[in-house]
Amino acid sequence: MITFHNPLHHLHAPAYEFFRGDRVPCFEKPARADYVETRLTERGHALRVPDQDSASALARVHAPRYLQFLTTAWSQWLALDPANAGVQPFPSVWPVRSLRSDIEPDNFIARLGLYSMDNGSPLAAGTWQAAKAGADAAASAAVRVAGGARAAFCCTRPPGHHAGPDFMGGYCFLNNAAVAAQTLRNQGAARVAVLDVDYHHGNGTQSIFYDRADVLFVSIHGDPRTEYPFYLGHADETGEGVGAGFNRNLPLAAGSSVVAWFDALEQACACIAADGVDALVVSLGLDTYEGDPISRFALASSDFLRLGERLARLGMPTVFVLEGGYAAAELGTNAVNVLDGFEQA
Ligand code: Q9C
Ligand code: ZN
Repeated sequence: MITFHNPLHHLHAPAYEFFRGDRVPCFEKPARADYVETRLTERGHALRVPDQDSASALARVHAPRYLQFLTTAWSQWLALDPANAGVQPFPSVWPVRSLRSDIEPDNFIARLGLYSMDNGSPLAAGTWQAAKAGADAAASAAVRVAGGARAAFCCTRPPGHHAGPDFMGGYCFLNNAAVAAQTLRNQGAARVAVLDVDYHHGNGTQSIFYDRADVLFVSIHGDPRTEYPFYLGHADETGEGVGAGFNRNLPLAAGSSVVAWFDALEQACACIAADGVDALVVSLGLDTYEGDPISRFALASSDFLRLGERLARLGMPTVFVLEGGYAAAELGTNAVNVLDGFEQA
């Protein structure tokens, strides 16, 4: 499969995140992409470097002031104190209901809170460079598919689907799947579907396209009543304005069986097939794997072959974008199984 990787992903390497009150090593770590690259190469998929600039798609899916903040966030942090080079900034206050988000505070940590949905998305020195190169890889994969390729894979980290129009969250900074969908649109596809199979609801992607009829968003995920991101992903969210009817959530209880998951996949595929879209973007999270350390579905490695086969039967030009998956050593096998299942179908 045509595969674009992110040659700069190592530049995003925060040391720790918060977990149940403690600092723990980041689950979203460079080794994840390294394992996927190793397995891709072993199984005969060449790695290409990005050949597109995602700037125009980024400007359509993210707010200007958010992009401006992210581009310069690390230098703003260093400007406060050179010793900050060895310190990770975390937000500690957020503009929730009744607080104002229209005025950018002068205080850096307050700005970081304005542009964050959680304290779980640590910034590092090279976060912008890594995230931008990943968005470029997503745009590159989309351009290939728009140009007639059957499918392409964007192998990148940090992931993207929790990043909304003007906020980071859930280890995500730039929404790579939204960039891929927007790039397909810019290249002439009249309508595009995004199918999100990550364990966590793709709140960022949903929000970006919620009021648009040209991008259908369909997601299978852990029920937000108990699972991150908690505040979005319910079945009654169906789109608004001209986007009404073009958002479909299929939440499943944490601990749901593999049979239940593939039943939901059938519903998702039926929804996409009935909609008459021209192209498909798959937000490919592999944290549905039975061995994932922070998620509670039960797919085995062989089930990812079945997932790829089923997606191939949709018969649509398809862009795969890597999202979550934290059983790092198995991530390569699980990701490449989806791609090989797709190609063998
Ligand atoms: N600190 C993606 O899969 N909460 N993001 C984790 C451990 C956030 C997952 C709890 C999970 C975000 C792209
Ligand atoms: Zn996830």
